[in-house]
Amino acid sequence: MASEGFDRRRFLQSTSLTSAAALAIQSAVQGADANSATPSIVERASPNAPHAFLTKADDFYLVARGEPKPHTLVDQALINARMTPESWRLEITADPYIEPPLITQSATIERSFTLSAGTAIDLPTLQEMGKKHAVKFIKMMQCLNLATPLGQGLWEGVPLRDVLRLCGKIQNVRRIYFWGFHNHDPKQIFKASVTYTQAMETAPGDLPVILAYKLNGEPISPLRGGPVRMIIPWAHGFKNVKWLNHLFITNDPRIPETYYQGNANNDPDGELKSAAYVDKGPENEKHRSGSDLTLSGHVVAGMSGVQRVEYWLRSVSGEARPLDDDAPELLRGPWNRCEILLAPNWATVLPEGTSPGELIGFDSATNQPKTWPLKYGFASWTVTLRDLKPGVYEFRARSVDRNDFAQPEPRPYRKNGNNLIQVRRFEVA
Ligand SMILES: Nc1nc2c(c(=O)[nH]1)N[C@H]1C(S)=C(S)[C@@H](COP(=O)(O)O)O[C@H]1N2
Ligand SMILES: [Mo]
Repeated sequence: MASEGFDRRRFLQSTSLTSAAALAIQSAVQGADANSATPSIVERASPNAPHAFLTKADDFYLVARGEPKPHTLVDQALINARMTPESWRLEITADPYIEPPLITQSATIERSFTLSAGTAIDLPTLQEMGKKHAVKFIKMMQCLNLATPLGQGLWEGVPLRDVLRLCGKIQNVRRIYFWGFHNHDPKQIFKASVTYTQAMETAPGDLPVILAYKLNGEPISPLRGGPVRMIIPWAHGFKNVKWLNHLFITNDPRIPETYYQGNANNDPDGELKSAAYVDKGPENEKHRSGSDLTLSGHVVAGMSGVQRVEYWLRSVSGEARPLDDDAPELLRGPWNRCEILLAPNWATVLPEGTSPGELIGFDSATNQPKTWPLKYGFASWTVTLRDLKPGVYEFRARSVDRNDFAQPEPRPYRKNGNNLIQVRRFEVA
């Protein structure tokens, strides 16, 4: 892929406005900058976005369980794990379990696909289905238990609903469980699920669940969960099961997914949250008084979208003490506007031969994204602070969603979706 050129226009700015005019409009809309004691927002001077829009497949931050990690297997062991394009197989089976009065009828499918019967689905079959059904979209990956995004990719694959249709008539089904390879120790199998509705139906314009076999236009490597990885657009990393090899159709909604287990208190039904994250600075960060300081970070659009990103700068003295996300001084701010960098130049970001209009979430007539940041995607934000007086400062950023909720609202419970407010401390001397 070519290196990225980011469009320097602001999101809110119509193309004919100068950035000074856009800034004036933004300030007027927000009404806070003028009477705030903190430095005002200025256009970023740096020509480069702080974060690559698409993360290279090898550069995602890795989260994988089990020993040995499946992606470290080589040669015959990789073949035995069915993790090469030739050896990959997908089984689809139905759960015969009943437990009256909770489950009076077990799930049934007309056709199952198994290794033992020699009917498991191979990669050429999935790719052939892709000629008719494949979709492409951009989605960021974020671990429920880590704040900052792991990476963002262009994922391509066949919707789960089209794969399930291979089973013919499906009856008495509440959930679709799925898991991936994890050596041969059943305790290490990484399992997640979606409801039958989530598998089969998608609101118009929304992103469907897919069995992905391409990332950024290339086959998915073992490191990133290939040959086939489940992609659940709205979900944190743990539903995006790597090394996928089994779909399990059940009428029992109580089978625990991996993220229910242990004492981490995770909520597997939480969805990605809108949030701004702050890039870390150097340790013992010090700056010269009078110089400009540019800060940046990621902004993630969860299901409620993003309206704007704001920062709060305060001078502090003494020990660094954590501040609750609902502390009165934090809520008071003042919070001022940051700049969300506009969509990149797609021609330099997308794999060769991919037109933006092909991606779900884009307008096929204009080749432009329908929302920005893209739903379940990230973009970069920046702000340049000027004329800082000597002192110690704390900088925080937050997103405000399209329903006017400021991060971490409306549900500040982290195990339902991590969107804590991050802080960066620095000294101006
Ligand atoms: N098979 C399998 N899939 C998995 C995991 C795993 O351990 N095994 N970890 C999950 C978790 S918790 C996260 S956050 C993401 C991380 O994806 P990445 O390593 O591609 O960044 O993968 C998910 N899929
Ligand atoms: Mo995770």
